[in-house]
Amino acid sequence: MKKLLLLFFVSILSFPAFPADSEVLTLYTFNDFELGYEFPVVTSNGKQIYGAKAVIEAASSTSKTNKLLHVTNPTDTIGYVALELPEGRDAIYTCKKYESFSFQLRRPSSNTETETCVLEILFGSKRVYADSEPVKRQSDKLITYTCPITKVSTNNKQMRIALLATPAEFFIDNVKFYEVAYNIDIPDKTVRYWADQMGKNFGTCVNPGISTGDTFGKTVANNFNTVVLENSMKFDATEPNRNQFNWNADGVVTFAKQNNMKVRGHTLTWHGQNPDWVSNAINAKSGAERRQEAINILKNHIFKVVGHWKGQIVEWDVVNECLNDGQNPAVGGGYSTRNWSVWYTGFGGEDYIDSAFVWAHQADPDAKLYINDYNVGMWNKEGKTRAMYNLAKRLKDAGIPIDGVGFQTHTSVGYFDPSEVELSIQQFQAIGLNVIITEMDMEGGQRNGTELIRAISDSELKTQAEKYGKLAEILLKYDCPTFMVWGVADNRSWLDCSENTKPLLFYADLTPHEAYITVRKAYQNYAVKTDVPEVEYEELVIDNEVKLDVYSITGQKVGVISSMSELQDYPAGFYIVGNKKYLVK
Ligand code: 9MR
Repeated sequence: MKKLLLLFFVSILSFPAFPADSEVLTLYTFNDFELGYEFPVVTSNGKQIYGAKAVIEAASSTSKTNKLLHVTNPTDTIGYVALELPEGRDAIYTCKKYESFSFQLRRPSSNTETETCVLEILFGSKRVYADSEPVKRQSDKLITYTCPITKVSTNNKQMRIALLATPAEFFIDNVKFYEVAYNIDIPDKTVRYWADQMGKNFGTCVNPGISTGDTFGKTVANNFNTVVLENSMKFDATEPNRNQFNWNADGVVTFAKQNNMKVRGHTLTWHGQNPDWVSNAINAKSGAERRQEAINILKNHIFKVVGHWKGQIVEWDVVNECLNDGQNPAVGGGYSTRNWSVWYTGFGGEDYIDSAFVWAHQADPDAKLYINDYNVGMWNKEGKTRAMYNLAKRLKDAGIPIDGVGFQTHTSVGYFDPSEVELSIQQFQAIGLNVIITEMDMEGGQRNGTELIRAISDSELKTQAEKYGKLAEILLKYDCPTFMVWGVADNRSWLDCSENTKPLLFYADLTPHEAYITVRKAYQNYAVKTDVPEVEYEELVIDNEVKLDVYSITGQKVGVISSMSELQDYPAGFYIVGNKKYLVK
C-alpha cells in the first residue's frame, strides 16, 4: 500500500453568521428603517390605537442617518409602541435566552403631559418591567434604561413599551437585549452546541442507569456530546469470569445513540480493576506458558470487548497508567513502566503495551487509540510527561497503531497551568500524536492529607473558570479532538469532599460553574471566529485514491470528496473535513 502525504493550503476568509459580541443583541438602532416608517401603537391587549403614531425620524436636523422612533399618543387610551421580540421568537423563548434589555428614552421638554409618569414594558400583554421610580420629564436628553426581564409565559411575539400617561409623547432608540450566561434549554448557551458545530468531542464520565427522562440525564445530553463509562468498560466489569462477558455498559451506549452522542472506551489494559481470576490464571503458570497465558487472556479480552462495541466507540484508552510515578527523564532519555502490573509480569516485559494496541486496532480499525495517564500534561512541571513522550515516541516509531496520548488531568486550581499543557501539545503533535484531555477535575480549597481544611473560595472559583477556559482555548487552537471531565456535578465526583472542593463544571444542583461558562465562551468564540488563518490541510492518498468525508456543521456526513477543490462545488456554507472547518462561499 503506497501512502503519500500531500499538503494543501486552503484559505478561509470570513464567517459572518453570528454577531461579533454574541452576548449582546442590538435589536433596533432604527437606522436601517426608511424615514417615515411607522410601527403600530397598541393597547395593552394589542389593539391598534388610531390617532396614535410611532414614526421613524432623523435623530437631529444635522444627521439623517442616525434615526429614532418618535411616539405620539394624543388619545385618552394608554398607548404602547409594539416591536418584534428578538429572532421573531415568542416571549417564553426570549425570557429564557435574555436576562435584561436596555433602550434609550427621551421625553420632550416642550409638551403638555404630566411631569412624571411610569414606564411600563410588556411582552404580549404581560408586564416584564415597570418602573418603581416614575420617569421625569427630561430636557430632551436620551436616558438609558436597563430593565431586568421578569419571566412571563406567553407565546406572544410583541414587546410593548409605554409611558403610563395620556396624552404621551416620547422617543426611543438603541434597543438591546442581554443574553443569560446559561440556559439548558437554549442550545447555543451550552458547550455541546458549539462542540457539535466543530466536530469536537466534549464529554463526561457517566454510569449505567442514566436516562434521558430525568434531569441528570438531560443535563448530560444537553451539555455534552460524548460520554465515557466511569467503571463499566473496565476489565472487572466486562469480564468478571474468564470468557464470560457482561455488557452492563450497553444501556449507556444506547443512551448516547438516542442523544446523538459519542462514546469513549475506558479502559482495556490496566493494572487496576482486574478480577482475581486474571492474576490467578497467570500466576498458576511459569516460563513461556505463563507469557502465553497472559497473551491469551489479554488478546481474548480486547477482541471480545472492542469487538462487542465495534463501530460505536470513537476512542479507546488502550493502555491506562502504565508509567511509574515520580520520574523526570529528559526528552529522548527513556522512561520506566510499572513492572509489577499483572500484564508486565505476565508478558515478562512491557511489550504487552505494543500488543494491546495492535489487537485493539485489529478489532476495530476505525476507533482512535490512546495511551492514558495521570500527572502527565505539564511539560516542565510534570516530569512524567516526558516519560510519556519517550514511550509514545517509541511506540509511534515502531509503527504501533497509536493515535495519541490522553492527559487525565486530575488537578487543582493552584497547581494547574494551561500554558504548560500547550507546551506539551506542541511536543506531542510534532511527532504526529494527538493530545486529548480524558478525565479532568480541578479541585479548590485546601487539604491536609485526606482531611479538608478549607472549601474552595470565591476567588478560586474565578481562577478555576479562567484556567478551564484557557485550557479549552488551547485545545481548540491545536485542534485537539477531545475534552472530557471526570463527572458532571461536584457531589458525584470520585474525589473525597468534592462537594466542598468543587472540581467539576456543575454544582450539586446541576447549575453550571463559572468555569462551564468560560469553556462555552471559548468554544463559541472559536466557532464564530471570522479571521481563521490559512489552514494547512493534509490529504492521505492511498493507492492513488483520495477519499475525504465531508460533514455538515451539525455533524451529518454530507458527502465524500477526493480533493479539497471539490469542496468548492458544495452549496455555500460551513463544512467539516478532517476535523477542520471550511467556508464555501
Ligand atoms: O472514578 C473511578 C472510581 O469510581 C473507581 O472507584 C476508581 C477505581 O480505580 O476508578 C476511578 O476512575 C479512575 C480512572 O479509571 C483512571 N484514572 C483515575 C480515575 C480516578 O481514580
